[in-house]
Amino acid sequence: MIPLHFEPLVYQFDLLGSTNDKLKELALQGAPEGTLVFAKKQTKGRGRLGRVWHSPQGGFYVSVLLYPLSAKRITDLPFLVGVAATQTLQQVLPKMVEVSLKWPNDILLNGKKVAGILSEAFETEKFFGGIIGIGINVNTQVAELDTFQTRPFQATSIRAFMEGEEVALDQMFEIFKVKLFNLYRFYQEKGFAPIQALWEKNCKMLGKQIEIQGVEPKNATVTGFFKGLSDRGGLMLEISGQEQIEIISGELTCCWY
Ligand code: BT5
Repeated sequence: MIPLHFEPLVYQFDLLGSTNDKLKELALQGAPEGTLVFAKKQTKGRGRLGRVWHSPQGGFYVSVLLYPLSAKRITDLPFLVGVAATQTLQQVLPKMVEVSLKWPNDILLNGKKVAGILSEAFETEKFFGGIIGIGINVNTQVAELDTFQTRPFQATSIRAFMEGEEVALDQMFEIFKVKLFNLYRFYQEKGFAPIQALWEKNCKMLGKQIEIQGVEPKNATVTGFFKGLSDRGGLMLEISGQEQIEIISGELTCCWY
């Protein structure tokens, strides 16, 4: 277990292709558990499924190397990082801004996407871990995000809520680091259940009617009431009466608040 007040190894860069790629390179060279890569700008920022993560100056781009409790618990890690980032945003933003997690791996401010998480497994002969990357629009001009204003989850940045005041990225990184490793220690001690409970507590869509697209096996669009996370990070959806189904992958495209 990591010690209390753990001090991870941190690599900082003004410019990188992708923090996930850099961390993978470092992990292959033997970087220890908890190593962080922090960049101020990325030229090849990646989202899930080969999508692009637009990463201009002013944003927060961080990846961390974490070990799940067992190989099959790798799905715990992005939820853990999502909770740490949510707690960080709650500390940095004015109290009236609603910070909400969105399944599986986004964070919304007043219903608009401010952050996304990309989780990748990393395996060698000796090691099985996760490289979890998070991108947050911090001092990013909203005009920079014009291309992502698709409904219903448009893009936003912290800046849009700060009345012109900039957030110090280094300070935000320090806050995130403390929250992240407090939660990671907690996870190593108690497992996924308390992380799941924190995630659900910070998800404003819980209990609401939602729509999920791209649900396998038939690439279907499904609507129902969001009942919570399953133990492996799936989405529990009540589709009719008492019947619940578990959705493992898909895109949450709409929420009726
Ligand atoms: C994500 O993917 O939201 C995960 C993003 C993870 C980025 C971090 S940055 C640090 C680390 N290093 C990396 O290379 N990646 C990670 P996804 O759910 O697939 O969402 C991607 C979609 O969000 C794109 O197709 C766009 O529609 C939209 N998008 C792209 N850039 C955005 C931005 N800066 N803000 C809001 N939306 C954006």
